[in-house]
Amino acid sequence: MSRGSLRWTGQVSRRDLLRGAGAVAGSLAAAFAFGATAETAQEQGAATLPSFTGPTANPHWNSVGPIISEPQKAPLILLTDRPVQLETPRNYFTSAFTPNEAFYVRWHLDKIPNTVDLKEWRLHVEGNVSSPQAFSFGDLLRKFKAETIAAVNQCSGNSRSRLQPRVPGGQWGNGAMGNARWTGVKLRDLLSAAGMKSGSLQVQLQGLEQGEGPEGMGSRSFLKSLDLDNQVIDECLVAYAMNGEPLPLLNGFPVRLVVPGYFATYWMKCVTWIRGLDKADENFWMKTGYRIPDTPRGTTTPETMKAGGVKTVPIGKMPVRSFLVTPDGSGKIPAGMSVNLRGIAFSGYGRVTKVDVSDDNLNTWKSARLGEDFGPYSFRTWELAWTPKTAGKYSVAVRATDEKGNVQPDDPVWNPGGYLWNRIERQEFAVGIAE
Ligand SMILES: Nc1nc2c(c(=O)[nH]1)N[C@H]1C(S)=C(S)[C@@H](COP(=O)(O)O)O[C@H]1N2
Ligand SMILES: [Mo]
Repeated sequence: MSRGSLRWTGQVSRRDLLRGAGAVAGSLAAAFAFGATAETAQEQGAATLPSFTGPTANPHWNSVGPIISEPQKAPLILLTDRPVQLETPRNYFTSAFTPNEAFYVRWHLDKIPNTVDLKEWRLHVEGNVSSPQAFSFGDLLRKFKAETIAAVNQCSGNSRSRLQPRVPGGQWGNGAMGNARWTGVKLRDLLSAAGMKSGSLQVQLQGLEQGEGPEGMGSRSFLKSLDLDNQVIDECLVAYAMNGEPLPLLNGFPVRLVVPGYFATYWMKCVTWIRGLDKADENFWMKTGYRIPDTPRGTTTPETMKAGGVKTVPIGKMPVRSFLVTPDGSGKIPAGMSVNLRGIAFSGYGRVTKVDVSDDNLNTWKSARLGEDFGPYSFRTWELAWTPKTAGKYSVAVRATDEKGNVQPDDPVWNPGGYLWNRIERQEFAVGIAE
């Protein structure tokens, strides 16, 4: 499973990076100039995987799998190993930002990079442009203004294991998501430097990995494209720092695309080719993969699929979601005492404005107190003091609303890709007499 230790030039110290966004660029540039080397695997003690031990009707919050440590990563839940897919355990979601070493990992192809030499590496802006560019890492740091945005990266198939009937694909629990402060260069600035020619329709992204995917689609590259007239292009960053540090290689070192509000399939890791296209991208990952029914909420039924299917469109923004993170139901809660319920919420459509909690099967709701606002695309933490009056079994539901008025529904979605799950989450609790 191990792909050897990671090495690259351009390593910087945590202390340098903690000085802030501007300093990130400066110190990365300085380290790059010195050609400092070496990063080693960060092996940590075994984490305890929080698992739900209450009524079996309640699905596990996380997927169930062995806990493994990859280079630069904390112990995470192994979903598949070729390609590597790692899920973030529940306990990491108590804060608004997900630590880099705990951030989930998803790749499609088998030959992923395990070293990037920044002396050689260039970011190419090519295709339907008037002056093709090849930027060094140092160019990105020095020639362009640095921007920072907090944004949630969530896999389209997060929570896929919830769908009924089950669909093929990685059976993620809720941990194929994370939130980080991303620092980098505006995609627009790179496109302007290369001069998009008229007639350009899309911008295509390609990373460093190669090889066959497991799905037998015969494609040797993972390619994704965004329409140039999509407003999100103006918000995209080519990020070289994640929470003020270089990206872990498994999360896209040296740079990755950040597409605020959009599912992670567009967030190309190790992005190395940015290509202007004068016609729509018809590669497998656009034409066949990552498409959703063109219906409200992207939902359909197995019967409709059997009868010939539905019109599909490429997946886009993330629907509103919220999660109760702690307590996790593994221990008994004493009756008549206040417990602090805590969790997170987000929406790809804009700020979360309300999180409500119900302990009576969605009949009555109490509004939680929202944590600090880190911008429209970030996780927002919430908390609520809750006092179960009597002993017994409780089911606590949590529901978020965003600034566009989208409210989390209680109807499940179903589509053959297993995408867009955002049903109201419930947590079962056993409440006992205080001892
Ligand atoms: N180069 C590259 N970028 C990629 C992918 C990939 O397979 N290769 N997968 C995408 C998908 S589908 C997801 S869910 C995210 C996962 O990002 P992470 O591994 O940093 O969590 O990366 C996206 N970017
Ligand atoms: Mo994904």
